[in-house]
Amino acid sequence: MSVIAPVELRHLRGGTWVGGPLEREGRNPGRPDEIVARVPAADAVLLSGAAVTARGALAGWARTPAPARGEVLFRASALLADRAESIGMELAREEGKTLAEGIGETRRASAILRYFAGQTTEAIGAVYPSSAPGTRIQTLRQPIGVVAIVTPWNFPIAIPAWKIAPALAYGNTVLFKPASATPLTAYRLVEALVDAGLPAGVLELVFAGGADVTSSWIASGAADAVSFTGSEAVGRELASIAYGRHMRVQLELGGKNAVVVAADADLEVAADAIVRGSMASAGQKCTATARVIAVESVRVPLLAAIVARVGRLKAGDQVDPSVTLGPLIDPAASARVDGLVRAAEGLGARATRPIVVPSGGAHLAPVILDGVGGDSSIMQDEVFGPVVGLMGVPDLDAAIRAHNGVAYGLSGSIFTRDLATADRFIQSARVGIVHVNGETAGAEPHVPFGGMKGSSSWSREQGKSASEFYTQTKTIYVDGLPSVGLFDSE
Ligand code: UN1
Repeated sequence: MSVIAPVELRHLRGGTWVGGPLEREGRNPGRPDEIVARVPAADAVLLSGAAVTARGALAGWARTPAPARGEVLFRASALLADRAESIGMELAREEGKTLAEGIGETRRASAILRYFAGQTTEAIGAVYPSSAPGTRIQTLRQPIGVVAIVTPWNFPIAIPAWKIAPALAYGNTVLFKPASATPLTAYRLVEALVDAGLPAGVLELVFAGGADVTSSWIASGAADAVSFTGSEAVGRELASIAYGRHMRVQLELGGKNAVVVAADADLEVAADAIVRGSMASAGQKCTATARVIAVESVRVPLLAAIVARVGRLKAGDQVDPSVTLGPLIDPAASARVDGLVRAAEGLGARATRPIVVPSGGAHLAPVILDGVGGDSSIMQDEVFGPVVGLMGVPDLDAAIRAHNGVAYGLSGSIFTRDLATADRFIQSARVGIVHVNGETAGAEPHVPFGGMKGSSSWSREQGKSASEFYTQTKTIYVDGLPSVGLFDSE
């Protein structure tokens, strides 16, 4: 097999790619001997320099006509579409997703950029009637300023795209710190924006540790806003510092998403969606299906249908196009997930592992757990791996109670053929995203994305709602206008 040379990554500082002392080697989680990228580390001087540069570029970018900002995003979108196969391959090698998922996610990032490019020709305010004659009231959406964007490894191009694109479209400048595990994909996204003509300083890409970024960009007040997707612990810590600085904060944290299967569900359709939702990307999505809550009368046939489908997954080298289940992000993650599953087994859960996976690397056999209590930690805490727990409940009321009985509230799904059953779930599910007869994962670029309870900080990403985070609203009362009307001259 031919060996692909590692890519030497550089930070983007003030429009120039700059190297630095090697900090780490990014490795293929399926083949830890394969180095995918060599990553430099930013020191405190580089980090604070990036913040100064982004601040300096702000006035010019904010006054650039929005459609001209959109042109850059349109061009970057086209470049990502052209490069989807090669970036998708690198993404798969670096993150462990399958090749199809890597290419699909790159195309998705392209679609996200295209959507936000289009938003630059939409209205940026509204006109209101005043109760006073001769007064007109308007609103105007203006950029917030310098936005710090901190992104996770599990969607290494889609999530950066869905934060960076609206930030830039609405006239902000960006300090971007990608996940340490997926620097190469982040680099490719930034490269496409630079190749598309993004002016120097408008986007600063820095490879650095999370704590250094927090102290340099957040605790110092160098940024005006921070958007973060990642773990709950880091999110809470970041938010407490950012709120203390009166920054605008957006958090997308974990999920413990459930599929409810009603007695009248099409079990084949449900099992398809459960397996896709729990096993795609090896279960490493905050929207993944972690729990299945089945009305007892269908639990046994549903379990059989799920086991049969997981049995047809093909584990292996994620860049082999026939492989449908890749490794986890790193060997430590697979050891952690395995430990959680074995602890659940120790407490009485029955585990089925229908396929074997390659040894070595970060592969982990997919697991279906049956006989798990809804209050057990395996059914309460985010696991982030190819694991799904199944529990039986007597009826729909109990199913909805169990569905809502977790700290998270990102997405949830119900399988039923009955409109009233579906609507009860739609109304009472305490999640930000509800699916009816569909998998819990997935998000379209033009619709709001976000959770309730512990999953989000209430603001929504993507779609038009992104403008609520990435802009601030100014209300303008214009007084002393002539008190005239359209029909005065008739
Ligand atoms: C999806 O379900 O396709 O980190 C997107 C995550 C989520 C994004 C999920 N913020 O997994």
